[in-house]
Amino acid sequence: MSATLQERDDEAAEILRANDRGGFSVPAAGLYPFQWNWDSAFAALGYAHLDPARAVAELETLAGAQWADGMIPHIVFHRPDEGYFPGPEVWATAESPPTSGITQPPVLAIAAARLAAAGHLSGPRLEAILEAADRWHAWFLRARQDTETGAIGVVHPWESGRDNMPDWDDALAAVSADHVRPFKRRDTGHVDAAMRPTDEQYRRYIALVEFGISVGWDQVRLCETSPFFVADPGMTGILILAERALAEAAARAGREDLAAAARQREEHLCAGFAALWSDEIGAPTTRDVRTGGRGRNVSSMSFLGLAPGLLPADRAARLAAHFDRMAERCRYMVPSYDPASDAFDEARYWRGPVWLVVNWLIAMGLAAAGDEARAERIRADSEALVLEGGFYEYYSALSGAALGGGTFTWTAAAWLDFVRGNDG
Ligand code: 9WN
Repeated sequence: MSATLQERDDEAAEILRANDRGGFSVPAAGLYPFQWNWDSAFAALGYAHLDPARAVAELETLAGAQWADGMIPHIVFHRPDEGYFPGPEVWATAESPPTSGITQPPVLAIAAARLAAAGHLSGPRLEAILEAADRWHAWFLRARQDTETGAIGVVHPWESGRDNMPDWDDALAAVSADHVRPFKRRDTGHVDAAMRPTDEQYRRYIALVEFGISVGWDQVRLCETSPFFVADPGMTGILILAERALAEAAARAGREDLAAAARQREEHLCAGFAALWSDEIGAPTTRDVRTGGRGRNVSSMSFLGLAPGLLPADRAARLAAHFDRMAERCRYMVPSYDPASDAFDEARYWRGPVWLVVNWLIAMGLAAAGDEARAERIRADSEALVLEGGFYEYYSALSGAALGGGTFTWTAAAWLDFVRGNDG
C-alpha cells in the first residue's frame, strides 16, 4: 500500500535534516558523502520549506567553492570520506577545500531566484550569489563553448550530470583508458552494479580525470584539447533557464548590470540551443565537437526545448509529439532516454530511468510556455512515483520501481518544492 501525502511530507523533511552536514548537504549518506553542485541547488529549494536561512546557507557554501576562473566545481570535498571513488587525491586540483576539476549543470541562479521571489533572500547576500552566478555563467562561454554552434558542451560525462546517457557512448569510446591503473569502485558497494555505469565506462571516466590533471586543470586548455568534448542540449538549456532566472533576480535586486549581461548571454545561448536541432530525429541532440557526430535519439533533456523561445513553433511541435509518444508508452514520465531506442535500459542509471529533478526542470520550461497539461502530467507522475516507492535516486519509467540510492536529498527537495509546492 502506498503512503499518504502527509507521510511523504514528513519523510522528505526528515531526509533533508538527516543529510544536512551543517551548511551543506550530501546527496545520499554513504553513496555520495560530499557536496555535489546541482544537488545542492535543488536541496536549497527543499530546505526553503523547513528553514529558509538554512536554504540560503546551502547556496552560499556552494558559491563559496567558486574557482578563481569562475567555475563552480561539481564536487566539494569538505571532509575526507573513504566511501566514494574518485576522492580528492584522484582529482588533485590543489583547491582548498579540495574539489573536483569539472563543473555540473548551473542550477544555482534558478534556486537563488526562487528563494528571492519567495522573500527568503535579498540585499547584499542575494547580490553576492548573483555575482557568483554571473561569473560562473560567463565562464561557461569562455571554457565550455562549442564555437561552431554557440552551444555549451561537457568535457566529461559527469559534467552533464547524466553520466552514462547513451549519447556519450561514441565520444567516450574514443577515449583511451589503456594507461589507467586498476582502482576500486565504491558505488557498486552501495548499489546493485546492474543499475550503475559499467566498469569500462568508469575506466574512461578516470582517464578523463587524468587528462585534466595533465593540463593542470587549465579549463580553457581542457576544453580545447580534451579527447572528449560534446555539446549538450541539457547543459545549454539549463544555462538558458539559469540566465533567465539571473536576469529576473538581478532586476529585482536593482542590479541592471547583471541583468543585462545575463540577457545578452541568454540570446546567444538560445541560438546555440537551436543549432543542436537534429532534423533526422526531430529533437535537439548532442553534438560531438571533435567528430561532428550527433546524438542518435531523444533524451529527457531534449524536452528543455519546450521552454519558451528555444525552438521555432514547428520544431517545438515535433518535439512535443515525441513527448506524447513516450507518454503513451511510459507509465511514468520522463524517461532519461527514448524507450523506443535499442540503447534504452529500464534500470541502468541514465539510460532509461526517471529522475525527479530532471522532471522539475522540464516542467519549469513547460509551465513557462503555458503548457499546463504536459507540466501536470510530469508533476502527477512524480507524485505517484514517490507515493508508491519513497525517496529514491531514480525510478523505472515502465514499472515505477524505485532504484539506485535511497533517502535521497534532491528527490526529497523535489517533492517539497515541485510536487507539493504548486509552483512547478
Ligand atoms: C558523479 C550526486 C550525483 C549527481 C549526478 C549523478 C551521480 C556521480 C556518480 O550522482 O553522479 O558525479 O558518482 O555517479 O549522475 O547527476 O549529481 O547525486
